[in-house]
Amino acid sequence: MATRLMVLNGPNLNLLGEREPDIYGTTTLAAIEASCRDCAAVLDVELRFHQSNHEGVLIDWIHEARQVSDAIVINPAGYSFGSVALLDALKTFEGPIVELHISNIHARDEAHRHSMVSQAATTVICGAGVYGYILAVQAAARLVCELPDALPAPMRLGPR
Ligand code: CA2
Repeated sequence: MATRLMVLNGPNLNLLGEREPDIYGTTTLAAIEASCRDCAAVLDVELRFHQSNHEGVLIDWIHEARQVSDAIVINPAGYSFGSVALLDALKTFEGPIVELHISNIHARDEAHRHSMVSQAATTVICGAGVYGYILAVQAAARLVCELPDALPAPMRLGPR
């Protein structure tokens, strides 16, 4: 059975590619989703991909993931640094959680350095730019199970 993965994007990420290209690049979220879908097809992953500017909507998707997903990739964006509710919701998810940031949050100011969400994360990826999404999809798939035999052996190396 294909690995089921939910990719969640928090507030303002719908503006990717349109604002602050010096920090977040020029790639749109639609282009990121298309690349994640291409990557998922290679990895035999069934992908759900969502973005919301609303904390409760993100929490509802996390609850849904408990039923329909084996792993979560989440870029919590601004909710990383203060949402106890998002953290509580993620703690109820039993599968692997890959927290993703486009920028290197550790090189940012004090307010953007300490992600609360990391307490619930299995894996944290940051600073790889939008390519981090592809890394995160791969990491999540590999944390759930072996990757397809058709992939070159180095790509299948992983934690199990
Ligand atoms: O680097 C990341 O992916 C962040 O999660 C992005 C968040 C920021 O608060 C985190 O520190 C790191 C901000 C997302 C805002 O997205 C925008 C996109 C385009 C233009 C303006 C904001």
